[in-house]
Amino acid sequence: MNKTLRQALAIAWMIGVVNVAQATPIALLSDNFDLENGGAGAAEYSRFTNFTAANIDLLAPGYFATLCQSAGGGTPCVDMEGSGNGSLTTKTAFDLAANSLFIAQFDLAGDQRSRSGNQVTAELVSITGEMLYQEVFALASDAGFTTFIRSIYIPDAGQARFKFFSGGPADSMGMLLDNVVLSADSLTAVPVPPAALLFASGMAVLGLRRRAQPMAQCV
Ligand SMILES: [Ca+2]
Ligand SMILES: [Ca+2]
Repeated sequence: MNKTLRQALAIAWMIGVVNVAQATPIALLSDNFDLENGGAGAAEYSRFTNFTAANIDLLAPGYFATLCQSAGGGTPCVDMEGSGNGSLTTKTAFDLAANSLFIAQFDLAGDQRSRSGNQVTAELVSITGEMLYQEVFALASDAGFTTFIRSIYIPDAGQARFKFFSGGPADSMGMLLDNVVLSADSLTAVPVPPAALLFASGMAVLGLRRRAQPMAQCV
């Protein structure tokens, strides 16, 4: 952006021609799985507070909690494969605004049991079936928890659920998941009406010309 345009935008902002939106993320879901089942581990756990689950193991004291710890997590976590590949889907279909961002943050780790080929797919799907985001994660077996953050552009208003599901060898051992945080955010860029920009540019040029006047003329 050149200097004149920067000055024009600054003047436009000062005189209120340009609306500057303040982005304020809206929390949609935050889940560390620590309070599930009273803090006790369980195979094929299906009573998650925030998720509809199938073939998911809750790893916590009493059921393979040491796997979470070997992946660098000190708290309960989730094994994405129970007796077979499993899935976790948010119970809530989140309201999404047009021209907004859906931000997904989550921790994934390898299976910690020397397996190979395990995967976890994360996706955001509208209630009408439109795929808004999908990504496959494949981590080495001994990989510790890594935090992933994805900002997904939402062009149109609607409702959608976030989902994780596992893939790879069906051997009752899957990648680990923890600390899922979902939020929504408006975009900071606000379209500037062309007429307003022209007006602002004119103001800037006028200001520059005035500053260019010889001081002698003011005496
Ligand atoms: Ca946890
Ligand atoms: Ca597996």
